[in-house]
Amino acid sequence: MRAVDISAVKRPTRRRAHDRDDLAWWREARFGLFIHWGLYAIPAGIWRGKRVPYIGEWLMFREKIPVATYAKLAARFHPRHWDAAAIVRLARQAGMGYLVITTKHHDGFAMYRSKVNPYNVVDATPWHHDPIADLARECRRQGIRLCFYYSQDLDWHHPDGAWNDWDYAKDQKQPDRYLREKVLPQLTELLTQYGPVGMIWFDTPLTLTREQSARIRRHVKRLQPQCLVSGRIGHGLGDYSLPRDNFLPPGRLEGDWETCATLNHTWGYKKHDHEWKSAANLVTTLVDLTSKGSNYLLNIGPDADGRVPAPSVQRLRAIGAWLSVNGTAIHGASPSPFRYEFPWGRITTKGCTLYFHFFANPPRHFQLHGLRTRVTGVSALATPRTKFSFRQTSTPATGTPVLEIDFINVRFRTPVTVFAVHLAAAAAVEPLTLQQPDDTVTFIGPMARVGTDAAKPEMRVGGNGLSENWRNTRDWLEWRFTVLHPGRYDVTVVTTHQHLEPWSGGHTLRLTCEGQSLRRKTMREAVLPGLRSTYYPQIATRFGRLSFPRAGTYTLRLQADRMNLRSKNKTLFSDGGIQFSEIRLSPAA
Ligand code: H79
Repeated sequence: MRAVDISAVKRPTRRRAHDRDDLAWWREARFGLFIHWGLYAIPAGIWRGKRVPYIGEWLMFREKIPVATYAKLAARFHPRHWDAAAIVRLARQAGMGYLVITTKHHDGFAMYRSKVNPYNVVDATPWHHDPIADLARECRRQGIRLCFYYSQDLDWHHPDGAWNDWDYAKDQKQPDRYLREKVLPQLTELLTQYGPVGMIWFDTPLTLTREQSARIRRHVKRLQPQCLVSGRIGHGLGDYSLPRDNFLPPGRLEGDWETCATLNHTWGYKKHDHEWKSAANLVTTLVDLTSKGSNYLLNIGPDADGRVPAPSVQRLRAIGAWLSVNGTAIHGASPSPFRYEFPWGRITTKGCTLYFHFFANPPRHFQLHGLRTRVTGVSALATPRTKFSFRQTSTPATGTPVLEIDFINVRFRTPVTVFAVHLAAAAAVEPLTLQQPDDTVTFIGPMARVGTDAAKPEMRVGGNGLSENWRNTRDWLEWRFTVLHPGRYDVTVVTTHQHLEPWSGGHTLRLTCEGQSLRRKTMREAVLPGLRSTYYPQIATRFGRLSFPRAGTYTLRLQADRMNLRSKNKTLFSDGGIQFSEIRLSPAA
């Protein structure tokens, strides 16, 4: 395994000005369907009678199955229930604007008619049928953008593809030959056989050079200039950025992002994965991501007969039902003008309208701090004729704007109720971190100043909102923030990690604020509940108390006193340093 520069995977992609219009349909959609379908649906997570851990489509790699053995699966591929029209209809009913289907995953098997490589669904299976042609036709008929997933780096079937070193000796691989013989010609087929393609969704750039990624990008754009290229083409050369799979950022992102996510835990069908996310969880996630500037690409994994698991269908329909009422607040919506989340829900924006998405019934006297723009009206999205009264004031001590809305006779609609708040102009908000009406304060990385006691900080706040390369005691994060209610506050520091990778903890951190200093070692005292914790446990350490004698603006600094760096914490995707997520203050009991 070769180490990769994780910044190449996670860094926000720099967009070229002329690409901006090409992204318009994708921004309008906000929500798309991912489809993982391939030979791995046959074993469905079981090999030689035993359950194989990890995601279903990685089975060949996990079991180091020889190419000759795995390829025999093709003889058993004859999906009698494949119904492209029904799948595209499902995407439409769910309120999705595009779909992305695996045309070739890491196992190297092409799920379409390929003339350049016989390892494909038409030539190698008894079905002799091209499901991508079905989807292309149905997408055209039903008005969904057709996009293709293509594994451009990992290919466990081609002798020169990356990461199969059980069949092929690593030192004999010629990656350029793989590009020349398979990737580029197959991309030509995909971009000429099926009409306009919305995007090629490249994945997992682990061994490609910058030159190779650039060559693949050029190839796509030459064949279809409007076709988007996903952020995982490598080296920041995509048209938008992607965080890691199933990642939910702590705050608003800058630029164009897309989070791809599973409905259970696998992408490719697995017989024994029954842990489905609830419809409420999925709607809330869609709202959360839209408010943070990210699209949501949600996956289904049809089984070997082509059937979409019933729990997936139910959930997608439930999201669609919610969107049929509230879609205006999602489709074509921009992120929140605030960079942080709110304890009560989220905000999305369209022109001079803010949409307030409540995750629970709003309180009778709801308050929002920090909105500077004049409000002209408030109504419920589901019942636009009902108007709510409101007033705008400011706090005497700090001049912080306060919007108060009287929510009387509100019928809360699960799982999220949306209100339209009309403004006299585009929203302008207080730039500093603010104490919230429930008296909590949350500090996130993207709102911090990164500084250092040395010449230049090594740490940075990544495009995904988490700290990166925090591996020394000289760098620090600093926030200016406004306290509205003087008093004593409990401080909790939250760090995180990808759930299958080690957590980098046991670092001694120092928090300083107004002559007060708190020093603690990060320990797993609790995992905070919430959407983010499923794949990125939000690990909480209590740091003690801070006092604020008056309302006003303060400065808080977080710095490491002693690092606990262990080589085992360094993984393919993680630098092994502190992955800072947020600091929370709440009134001391
Ligand atoms: O297509 C889906 C996944 O198959 C693909 N991305 C989504 C959209 C993907 N998942 N993980 N990866 C790509 C890269 C993961 C690689 C590894 Fe590991 C994690 C290699 C080493 C650690 C898991 C553990 C697999 C091998 C060991």
